[in-house]
Amino acid sequence: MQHYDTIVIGIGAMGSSTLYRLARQGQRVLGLERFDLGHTMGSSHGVNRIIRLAYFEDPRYVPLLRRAYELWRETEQLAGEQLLYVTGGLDVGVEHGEVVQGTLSACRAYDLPYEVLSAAELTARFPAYRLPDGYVGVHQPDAGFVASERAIMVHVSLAIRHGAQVHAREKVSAIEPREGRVTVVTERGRYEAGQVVVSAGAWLSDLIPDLQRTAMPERQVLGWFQPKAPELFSMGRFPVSILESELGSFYQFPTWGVPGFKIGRHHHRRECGHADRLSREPTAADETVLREALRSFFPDADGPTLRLSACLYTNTPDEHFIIDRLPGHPEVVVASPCSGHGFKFASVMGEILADLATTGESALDVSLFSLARFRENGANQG
Ligand code: PYC
Repeated sequence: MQHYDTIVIGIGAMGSSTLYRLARQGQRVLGLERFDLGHTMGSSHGVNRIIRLAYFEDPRYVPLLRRAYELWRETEQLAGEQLLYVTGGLDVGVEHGEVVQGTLSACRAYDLPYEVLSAAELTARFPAYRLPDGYVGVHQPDAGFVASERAIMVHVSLAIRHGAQVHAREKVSAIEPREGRVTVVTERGRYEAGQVVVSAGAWLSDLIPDLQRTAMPERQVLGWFQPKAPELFSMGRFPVSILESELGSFYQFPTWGVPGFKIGRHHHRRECGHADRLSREPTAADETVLREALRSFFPDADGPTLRLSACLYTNTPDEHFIIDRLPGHPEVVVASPCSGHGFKFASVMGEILADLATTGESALDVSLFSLARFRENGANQG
């Protein structure tokens, strides 16, 4: 049996970053991935992911985001490759809606720069939008996107440079914690480590069945459409944006990577279930959901379809993450269900998880992500 300090299970957003940070700290680490590196079965493909400081979900994310920005920049320097693109960002909706009010709370709590634009002001500055009267937008200059697929490859490359071993196409069948050590059983062998970080995303509850009802996979579909007026959606003209509307919450990107306008609906059609049974094949019904938003809010992007892609969210009941040690098994660190908004944090989560694994604590406050909250709230953990 081979021995490691730490084994990381699941080499996606969080796992790749954690593997790199642990290897950089001099740990003997193994990363196990059940599919190929950079696969399209999970939560990290689709070219890019939004990053934003003004976090409407909860202002307590802001200190983590500040550190995430720093670490993305540090990683870019080390890799010699740009990963973070600042485009500015808009959070749009009715004035008293959750997105606009939450964004303003985060800006005020952390003194972030922002500007509130009426619907008319917003469309004058960003003419791709058509907004109903009464909508407003909060513009935040620091928002942008992270090149998600490249970021994983960069983290794995840096991890390997620091001595990490990575085994792709090796599925874990069991995690066996015993007497302060952990044995990880795969279809190819058995490995022992002082601890294991489980960042298996939508497959988390296959490995930790107690989390079955706390980490629920959900199907999500993204689309890229050929704009009729491409210049309105180009980098420099169009920001990243989140739009809370009567049709649902949609998120948008300027054209980058794929030559079209990218749009998704948060909690697309609310199709939940086991990760292996959720279809990764987009359908006409999926496209209809996205086209409705194009026609209503971005009519100049309502051109031919260029790409549709299905990925997965893994949701917790309150849609905050889980970053914690497993009760009764402190050698098992859970790092995964990010409820569709985790990728931007991958850089800082790698640092946090490596610190938790090596020193037992993090300098950043991660109490928002504890497993205990589900017991306290009466929501079950299993
Ligand atoms: O966190 O910005 C975000 C996001 C967009 C869509 C899903 N999550």
